[in-house]
Amino acid sequence: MSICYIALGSNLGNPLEQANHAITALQQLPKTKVADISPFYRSKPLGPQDQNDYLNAVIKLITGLSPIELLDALQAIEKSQGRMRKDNRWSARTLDLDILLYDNLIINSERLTIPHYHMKHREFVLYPLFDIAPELILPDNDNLHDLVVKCPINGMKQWN
Ligand code: ROI
Repeated sequence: MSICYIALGSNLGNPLEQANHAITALQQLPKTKVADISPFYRSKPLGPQDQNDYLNAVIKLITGLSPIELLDALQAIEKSQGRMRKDNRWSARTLDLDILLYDNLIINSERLTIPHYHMKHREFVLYPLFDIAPELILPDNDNLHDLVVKCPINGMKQWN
């Protein structure tokens, strides 16, 4: 079994409903247990500002799925919750589920980059990850606590 951390983001429809629905779907994945869920945060959009604030959270999974099986499963959940393929990198989205970390693996393939790009500089990833994994060391030996200390919180608040 492997330990992975998944970033959840949503800023369309009802983000709280999207998040809860996604967590239910994660709990139903084969060979997988939801081991922890961070608090839900309200963050300012990174990218174009003419979109809603995001709900962001991080979820810890214990899984027997391989990285690609997990990616396929996450993309199926995104799709079932209305994510459109036309969503481009910077646009609003109903649901984003990204693999941040998978054990201590480093993967750079066409479909997967683990650790997730930019995770070291995004408050809406680092803070919720720190809430549930305060002792975490990244595969390149960076210490999560040090990254959090260096990352401005940028007005992020608890969702409610
Ligand atoms: N901005 C925030 N605050 N949270 C996200 O999850 C998020 N996801 C994205 C972009 C559009 C880059 N901006 C975001 O994909």
